[in-house]
Amino acid sequence: MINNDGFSEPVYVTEPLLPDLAETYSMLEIIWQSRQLSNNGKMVQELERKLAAFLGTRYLSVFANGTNALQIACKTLDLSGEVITTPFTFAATANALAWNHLTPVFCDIEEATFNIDADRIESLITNKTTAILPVHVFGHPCEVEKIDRIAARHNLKVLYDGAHAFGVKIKDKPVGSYGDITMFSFHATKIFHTVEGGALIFRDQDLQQKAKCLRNFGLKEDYSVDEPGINGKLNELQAAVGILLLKEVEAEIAQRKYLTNLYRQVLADVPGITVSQEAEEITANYPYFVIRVDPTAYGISRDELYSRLLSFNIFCRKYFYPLCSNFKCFKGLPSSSADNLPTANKVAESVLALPLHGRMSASDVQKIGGIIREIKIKNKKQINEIFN
Ligand code: T4K
Repeated sequence: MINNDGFSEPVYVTEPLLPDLAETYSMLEIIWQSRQLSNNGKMVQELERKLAAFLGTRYLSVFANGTNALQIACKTLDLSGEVITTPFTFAATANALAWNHLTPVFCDIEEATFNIDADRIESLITNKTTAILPVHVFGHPCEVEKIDRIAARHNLKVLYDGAHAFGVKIKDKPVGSYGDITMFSFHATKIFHTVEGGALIFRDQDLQQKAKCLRNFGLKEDYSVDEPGINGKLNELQAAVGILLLKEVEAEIAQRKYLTNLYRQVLADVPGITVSQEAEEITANYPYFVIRVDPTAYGISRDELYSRLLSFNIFCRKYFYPLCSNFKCFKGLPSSSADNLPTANKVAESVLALPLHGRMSASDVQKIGGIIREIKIKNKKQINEIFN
């Protein structure tokens, strides 16, 4: 019997980490006194310094948001023609290409990690391909060494969408050390954020200088413009939030790790529910807890489970459904055909991101896990009654 009444208040897939209000007020006082609100002020510069140290890189710049950072990265790398990417991502990845008049070429994904299948990339390269845009989906790193080798062999640029991968390391090496540029999103729903915001990590200083110019309308020191830029600047108030939250992010990740392991235990033996496992040699950051639902073994579909959880006040998200390749604007592309993307289509039908954030308690996770288990048992009993 489902004897669990659910939650009295909604539990969302995520909830933002917030800075201490008194500390925020002190930061605002400094900004008020300086009257510098935007345009590469002291807070932005301090945030960039602190982030570069935290993420183990020399070349980092912040932007108005992750999408805008991706768009600027495409221009910085002079991309044209076709870019090979994944359909299993947030709309922003493929949209950033389209806004640069680039054609996304969708590559199928690996079932185990949900990341682009590096072994399929080479078969999609044409004489129009200029880059690969892989996504470290849910913070799990792609096969970076393989991808970088493919790029080197075919003289392609690599732009990683690391929106979810803040602080992730591969064998102790920061995830942003691979490819030409890596983007991180600092949206309010991310483990580290600046309300809205994003960052790029660059392979070298030349790329960084170009991107910094493009984020400020393309203005050079003499106020002339060679290449049209855009307004991609982060403001001082948001940078101040970032400076404060950087002190909290390790505790946030630790709490998420604890809750993730608890979810894994609670859901371990529920037939039809697959949970992710800890990856070897990866320093993970636990941005999402995503399960897969096998309707035959579990008894109900992912969509039904999603709706039933709503009745318990649990608001999950179907990240990433629908696939970008199934959006109206991309559906007509040859690479969007379901034949080209069998694994991505299968995965998108079965994934469900459960609530996970540092404000949740162990009992919240136990309760959500318990409800998912009970829904399954109840359904099995009902099925037995029908057939016996
Ligand atoms: N690449 C990838 C792979 C990405 O996942 C993203 C963004 C990007 C690129 C682009 O980066 P940005 O340009 O956004 O920096 C959210 C986020 O808006 C988006 O940043 C994120 N990925 C995506 C995966 O998730 P929604 O439409 O799911 O957000 P929303 O408003 O439904 O929020 C989810 C839940 O979070 C809500 O149910 C309640 C809670 N919430 C949300 C906000 C905004 C709060 O409690 N407070 C809040 O302020 O897109």
